[in-house]
Amino acid sequence: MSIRTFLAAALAATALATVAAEAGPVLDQIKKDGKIICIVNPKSPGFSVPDAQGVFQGFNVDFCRMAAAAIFGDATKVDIRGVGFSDSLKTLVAGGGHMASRSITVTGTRDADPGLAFVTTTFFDGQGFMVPKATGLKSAKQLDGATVCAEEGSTTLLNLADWFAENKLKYKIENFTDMNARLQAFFSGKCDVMSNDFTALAANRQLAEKPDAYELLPEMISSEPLSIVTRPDTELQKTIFWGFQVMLAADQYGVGKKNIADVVAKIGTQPAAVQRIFGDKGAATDMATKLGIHPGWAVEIIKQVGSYGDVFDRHLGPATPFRIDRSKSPNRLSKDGGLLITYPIR
Ligand SMILES: N[C@@H](CCC(=O)N[C@@H](CS)C(=O)NCC(=O)O)C(=O)O
Repeated sequence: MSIRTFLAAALAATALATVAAEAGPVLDQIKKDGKIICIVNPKSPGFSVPDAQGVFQGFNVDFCRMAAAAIFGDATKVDIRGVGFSDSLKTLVAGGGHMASRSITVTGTRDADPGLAFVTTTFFDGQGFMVPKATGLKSAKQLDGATVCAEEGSTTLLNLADWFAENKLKYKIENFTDMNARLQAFFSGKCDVMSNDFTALAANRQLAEKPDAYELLPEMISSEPLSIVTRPDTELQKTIFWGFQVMLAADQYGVGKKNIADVVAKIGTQPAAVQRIFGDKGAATDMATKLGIHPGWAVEIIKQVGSYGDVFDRHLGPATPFRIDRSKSPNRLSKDGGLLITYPIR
């Protein structure tokens, strides 16, 4: 075979594989296996961290459970795997997982990869800086000549290059593929500053011996739409996209984990939009038939996982170490001035 024929054959095979991969076989395989494999950060308090029983808990983990509740009507049918950041997209492309929910920024070049499908943004974040309080630094503009700890393969490194150049400041990078090594380097003073998404910095701070000894500088230097990514598969992507929408719609109509049982018991008295989502003869039931997922998916997502607001407050809200007031965050509904848009379920 000439090199040209070989390349043509290889290209044709790739094209076929891509077309086939979009027809729903990933969702079929998940259903056959009885569980969805979801990749998360192995240790990120508030986002994904094993509890005393070794079960992963956190904001990002709950979207893995949402996918299982939608597909199977059972949020426990999920195999949650902690994978290091720079390996997680590779693992997904290689078929080592079905979805990742781990604060990955959707970027143009990542999304253009034929092995990946970004589905929906679950958290609008931006990049910032964390310093030891003892430095007395109050602004990132004071970081001229600083050594910055950052994560290999992240958008963080790219934004740092842009921002320091724009501000005509010098900096040095300490680049890590292992998160623990990066934290160790920062906490031991090997770097002057650590840069990452604001939420990641807040999570990292919880892993310090004395979290109060560190603070986040005010500058937000980038936009980081943190998103769920799956293997390309139309039905799987749609299931997760609309599962997330059910969580937002629940918020919009005042439905949550606490009152879903009552809402369902008195479905006939609910507003039409609520009946369409949580009634058994509405749009959500039609969608389940078309997608081949659990008929009571919408109700099960809210019963077993909760609305977006439930999940946000449980892991990041005022009663947690993050103390994020969602009503002032971009992660409130668009009707309240935020960035989370509800799409019609009808
Ligand atoms: N959102 C950025 C930054 C992601 C990032 O740096 N994540 C780190 C910081 S939380 C991470 O997940 N590390 C944990 C790990 O390696 O498992 C991106 O998508 O590039």
